[in-house]
Amino acid sequence: MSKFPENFVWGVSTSSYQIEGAVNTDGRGPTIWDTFCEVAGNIVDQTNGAVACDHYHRYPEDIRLMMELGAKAYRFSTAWSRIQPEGFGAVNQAGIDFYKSLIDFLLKNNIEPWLCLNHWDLPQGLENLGGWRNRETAFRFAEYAEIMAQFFGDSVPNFITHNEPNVVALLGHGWGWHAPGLQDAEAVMSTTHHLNLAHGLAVSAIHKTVPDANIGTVIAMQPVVDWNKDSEGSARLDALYNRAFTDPVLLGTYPELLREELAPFVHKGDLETIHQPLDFFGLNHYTTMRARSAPGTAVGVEILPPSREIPQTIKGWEINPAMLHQQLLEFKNRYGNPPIYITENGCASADVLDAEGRVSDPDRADYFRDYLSAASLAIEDGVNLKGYFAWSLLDNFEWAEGYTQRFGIVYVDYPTQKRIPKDSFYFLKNIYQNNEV
Ligand code: IFM
Repeated sequence: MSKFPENFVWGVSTSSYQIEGAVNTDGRGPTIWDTFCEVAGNIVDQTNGAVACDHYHRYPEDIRLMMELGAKAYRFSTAWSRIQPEGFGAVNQAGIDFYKSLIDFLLKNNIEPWLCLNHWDLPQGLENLGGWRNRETAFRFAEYAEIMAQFFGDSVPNFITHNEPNVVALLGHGWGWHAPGLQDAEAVMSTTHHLNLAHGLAVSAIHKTVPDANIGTVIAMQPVVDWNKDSEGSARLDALYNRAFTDPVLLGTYPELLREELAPFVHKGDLETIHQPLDFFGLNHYTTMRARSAPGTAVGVEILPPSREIPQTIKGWEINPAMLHQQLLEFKNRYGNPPIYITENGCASADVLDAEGRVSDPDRADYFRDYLSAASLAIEDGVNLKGYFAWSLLDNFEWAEGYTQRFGIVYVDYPTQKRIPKDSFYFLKNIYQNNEV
């Protein structure tokens, strides 16, 4: 058994489009994900987030589940288009009211809110003006951040600018699997830089309103392995995925390999805006990646299928907890050991509700045990790891995979919206409540 440090933050993560539903309620404007889901072939089961887990109406029940779990923190995202339906202009009070009720209920129950401003659901109104390819979107994002700081700065201690902007740039604008579904080399670079710029501008905007807010950002980091098979492809994937956001935010530079391609979008002073002191860094980690060069494509590199020698989840993601340990150590060495939170980690399975009304998911419990053991080892090795947020509280809309992959520790029976804690929920509850794995 390994003990975690006292005050280690145990939490769960979700995101607006994946759980809220209520897409046409109380003045919410359409987002790029509403639009993307309408196109046949984009989502494997032809579904969308229109209802999802109906969290918009059921959040008290979901917060009670967090309480039962023993979670001290909840990382959720706010849907920009509930606050400003088009992504700019007047504030929609009903959207503010919804998040206020949610936040008040969390605080009343001693769960600390961690508010993320962007978990991919860009308002369609901004996409119509060029989305993240348009530099102006970064300034609209800062305005939205300021609005959120004004309304919630006194009740929310932790603000997160983006969730996984690297996935937005690559999967949304390069490989085309996510909204807005582009395969465009120039868009990969422009969105990369504009998302970074938006982060920096938002940090300033929040601090202007709430000088003592804790502010961080969340980036997905999955180590690239087997470099010897294609060192050029591996270096490119590593730069685009693992460094193009982390380096400018934490070091104030872009990786050498990408500088020329990014240069047309980088204005004087931008890197200083992006590189501002942060209170924490959120790292989302699930797996490892293997790369193959793909010259002539928008990204120039593709991700290879997992190795058959390594166990994998139903998502085809390799289960390799030792690489989390290694990555945390590399992170410490490269970035000077800032406070880190693992803001997502979890396992997709094809869970089933059995006749007794139970969901047995030993694969997920094993996954949590092994990744948390790796995290604990990293703490022993001096990594400044302060907390862990499981992905995810609920089964939910898994983007292009629709509802075919379940990531929750709580099973959602979508036709009835009944929540059924899985065996892994109780496994994690034991860890969270005893502070040891
Ligand atoms: O569901 C996603 C989440 O929205 C972002 N990080 C990875 C998760 C699993 O794919």
